[in-house]
Amino acid sequence: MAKAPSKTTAFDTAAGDGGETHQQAAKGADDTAFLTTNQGIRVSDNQNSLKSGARGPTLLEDFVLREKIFHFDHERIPERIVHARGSAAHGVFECTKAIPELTRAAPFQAKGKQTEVFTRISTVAGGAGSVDTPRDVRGFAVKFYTDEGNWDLVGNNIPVFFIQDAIKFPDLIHSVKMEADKGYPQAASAHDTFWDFIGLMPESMHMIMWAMSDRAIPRSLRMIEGFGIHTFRLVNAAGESTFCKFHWKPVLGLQSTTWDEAVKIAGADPDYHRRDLFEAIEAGDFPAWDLGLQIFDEDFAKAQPYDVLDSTKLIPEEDLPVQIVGRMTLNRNPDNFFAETEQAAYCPGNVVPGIDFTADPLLQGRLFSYLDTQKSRLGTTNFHQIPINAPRCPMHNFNRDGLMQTQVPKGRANYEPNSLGDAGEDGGPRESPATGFTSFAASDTGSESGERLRVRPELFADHYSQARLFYRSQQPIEQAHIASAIVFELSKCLLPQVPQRILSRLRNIDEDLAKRVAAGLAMDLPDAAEAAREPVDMKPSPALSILEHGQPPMKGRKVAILFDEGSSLEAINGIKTAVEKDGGSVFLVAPKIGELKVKGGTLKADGQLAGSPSVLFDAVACAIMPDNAKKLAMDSAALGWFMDAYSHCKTIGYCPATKEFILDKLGIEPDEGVIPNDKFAGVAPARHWAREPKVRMLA
Ligand code: HDE
Repeated sequence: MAKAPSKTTAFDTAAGDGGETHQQAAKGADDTAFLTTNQGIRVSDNQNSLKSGARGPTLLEDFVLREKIFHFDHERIPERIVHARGSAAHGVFECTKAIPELTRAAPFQAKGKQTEVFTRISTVAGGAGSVDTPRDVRGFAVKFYTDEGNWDLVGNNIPVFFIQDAIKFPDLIHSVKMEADKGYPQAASAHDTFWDFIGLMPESMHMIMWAMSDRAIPRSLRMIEGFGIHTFRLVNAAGESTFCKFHWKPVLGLQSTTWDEAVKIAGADPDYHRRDLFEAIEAGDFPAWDLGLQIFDEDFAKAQPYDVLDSTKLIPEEDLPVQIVGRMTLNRNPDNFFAETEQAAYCPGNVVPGIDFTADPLLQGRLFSYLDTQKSRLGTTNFHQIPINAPRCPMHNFNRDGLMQTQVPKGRANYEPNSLGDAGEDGGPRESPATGFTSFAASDTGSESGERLRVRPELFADHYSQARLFYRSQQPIEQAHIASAIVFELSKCLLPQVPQRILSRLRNIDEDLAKRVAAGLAMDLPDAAEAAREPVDMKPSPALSILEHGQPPMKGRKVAILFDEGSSLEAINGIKTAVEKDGGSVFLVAPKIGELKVKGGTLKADGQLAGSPSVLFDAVACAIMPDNAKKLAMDSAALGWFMDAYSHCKTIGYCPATKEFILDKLGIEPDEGVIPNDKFAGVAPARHWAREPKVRMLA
């Protein structure tokens, strides 16, 4: 006779906590402890599907299995066509300077006024699963849940854009994404189609200078600027308008990595930026940005050698200072990545009374695109009802029905005008002529009406002046990074016409830059491209250089200390205390992860040496005994740890044994950043750029 099949239960298969949870549910401790189907039916067995006999086929009747698999099959939604990879956090915007004379927008009416925000920072080109540190622009999207509705300031970490007119956006994105036939490269602009397009679009030259600069390889999402890019309008209660450019300035300062570092981080920790943001917020080290405005009028706009409606141009801060009006602090991680970060739907068209658009042809195209894309990504016109997108102020209108409608409007009033009852009661909501959103009547600018033409304004034809401005505003080491980045990218282009065309354009930006890139590629310099409009020399703007802002502070930076058995606890704690005093954090690295005996006690590492390369830290120190130093000198992970820190121009703190057995072997000589441990904390966050020419051939 066949033996009765044995029943495997959760008690048998779920070890430890799992079994206890199940027992708790069985006792009926708490409603949330019961696993149910989507229909609320309690599930008795979440380990085995329903079969006809122990070795028999699974039954179609198993609605628990079918529902679970059905739901799983549809877990993915279309990823964003651009900015697919992003990280986000909740926070608050606090007004530090009321500006009712400029705008009636609710967040700016009183000093101290707080507005809830949700901010998502992203890369542009890669897919949702791509790495965090490619050379790329970073999206910087802030949703303000204001008292008068949602305002989305959907910007980037670079104040200009590749193209001037929305009609070129699909071409730009097609060119930068994986090549159509090959399906690679992922999250990389270093390939033929991108540079082919760029070379044929001279308006992109300014943005290319930024994209090839260190701005495109940030150290942390907490250390980037944000820009609204377009010229917007502010409108006050009297209906008067000024132009406005929005700036976000990171409180932790601007900081970037080197290209070699970014490449290595991609392997060591593909989630480097996401982890950094999450962990900082989790630790209560809340990232913050000041919101600044550049305010100007029509006369200022007309006096500039560029068009303020052209998104490939910026207004130098030296010409028009940025006034700080508030601070955004990100203080809470999402509870659920999908529900919040993934389903967040930003739309530049979401503005509130007091904020308005201009005729920037790039902005105008965006006003269509985002709403449209949300329908395809989130599948319904009702995406505004998803909690992360829902306004925090009252929302009433006569929009009805649609896929996934979750509201249950009462009564008959689903049209207006109606005589079904009073406004706000049976008659439903009514328009508010006095307090509702009104568009600024912009005809006085003289620029927003005219014949229907497919043309661009005259000054849009200046493609090089601001590219030159940016390049010439950089410090020499930053210029070398730009030249080297272009060499690297073009070295990956196989079509012969592609580098030639770029070189011919670079000659219009800066002759020295063009020569350096040509030399880096071992190519002859072609004739300069014909410029649609002769570039003008603008006064250099130091604000455009990262390094002009000075050395980074310790606050928000991460220092690694390498130790091993026998290391001195006192020495390690000395470094730790000094780093933490200035707001930095310490990560302990050892060849083995378990508890190690050290002089003065025991110590457990936060990370194992091979899994914690120095590229993940802002500075490194090492306190080890001679015998261990001799062993580490035979280990490539240890040697790479020091060599990378050195070649990435970081501070290295050493003890005598590290110096004698490791640094000397590597040929690392003391300099202002290779210093004994007792001097380490005072210097640690700085990068020692003077070292770079010794360790890297730059273009
Ligand atoms: Fe976007 N952009 N974009 N963009 N963009 C999208 O909207 C688009 C542009 C930016 O974290 C998409 O929800 C067009 C400039 C950010 O969810 C899409 C044009 C700037 C994000 C779209 C531009 C941006 C997006 C894709 C040219 C800086 C991510 C998914 C006219 C000012 C928001 C989505 C988030 C996302 C269209 C140009 C910033 C397809 C047509 C310029 C930060 O709608």
